[in-house]
Amino acid sequence: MIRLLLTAFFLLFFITIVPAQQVNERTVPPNFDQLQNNIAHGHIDTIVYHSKTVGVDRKALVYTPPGYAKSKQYPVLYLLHGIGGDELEWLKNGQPQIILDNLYAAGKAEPMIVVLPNGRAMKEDRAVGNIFDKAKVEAFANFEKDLLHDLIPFVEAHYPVYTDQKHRAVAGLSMGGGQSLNFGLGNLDRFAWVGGFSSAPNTKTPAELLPDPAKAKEKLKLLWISCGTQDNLMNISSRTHAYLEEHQVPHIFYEEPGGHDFKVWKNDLYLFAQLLFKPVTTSNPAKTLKKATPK
Ligand code: FER
Repeated sequence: MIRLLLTAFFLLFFITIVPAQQVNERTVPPNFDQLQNNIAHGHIDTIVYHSKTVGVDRKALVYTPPGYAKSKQYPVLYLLHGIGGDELEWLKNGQPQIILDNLYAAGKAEPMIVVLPNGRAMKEDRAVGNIFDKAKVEAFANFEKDLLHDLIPFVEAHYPVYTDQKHRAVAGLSMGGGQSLNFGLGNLDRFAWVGGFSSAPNTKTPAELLPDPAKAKEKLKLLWISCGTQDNLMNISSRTHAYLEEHQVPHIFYEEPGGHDFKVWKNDLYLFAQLLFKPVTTSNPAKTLKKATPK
């Protein structure tokens, strides 16, 4: 009888404390990014929206999930590219639509709309010439205004999406990771789910990013920081993680094998997308996942 009670107690204990957001080791199956023809596929649109910020019409891609219907309502992930890319970079190199289609076929992700913007908010927004040019780098910061005041309103006017903070996510790779942390944490009333993949030196310093850790704790549903262990930019992610840990802001810090490339970012998308828009327990401890070995 005592043994039964103890077993019941332990079961209950684990069921209640195991956080909803978990990334276990080796959770990325080898075929996660392989096209499957026998499953339902989402759809990719190209949209053109007017940017008051830049003063021109700008392009973005929009992925709608399998079973998409105007009669439904969806949360939105804004997924941002790096310094050498534009709105097509994820599509060309990461094929997020395949990763997402596979997640849906496996019942592993919440239906969501994924917007792939051009994060270089300037008239010439292609990755041409010196991509590290000051004006081009500044255009990545300028995208905050374009995103908040031009692109998000356009998406919300043309797609059946929720418009509240808890149904909006922003994540990105490298420059886009820095943007996601800067914009997401700088606008906690707009974004509840924030992810920086291999974030670049455009990432604000931790104290600038999170001057009010208590507010971040209250508002965020997920804060994801990841980086390849061979990436020269690891210091950006590790300094952010150290600050978050010091201030006890729950987050996932995911160090993975690899460098500054799409193998890492595809793994990140696969893992991050599964966490989005799902219930989160309030007592999640900060989660440090070292030596995880996806794919
Ligand atoms: C830098 C190194 C890398 C930098 C940006 C990057 C603005 C961005 C890399 C990428 O987006 O892949 O010093 O400064």
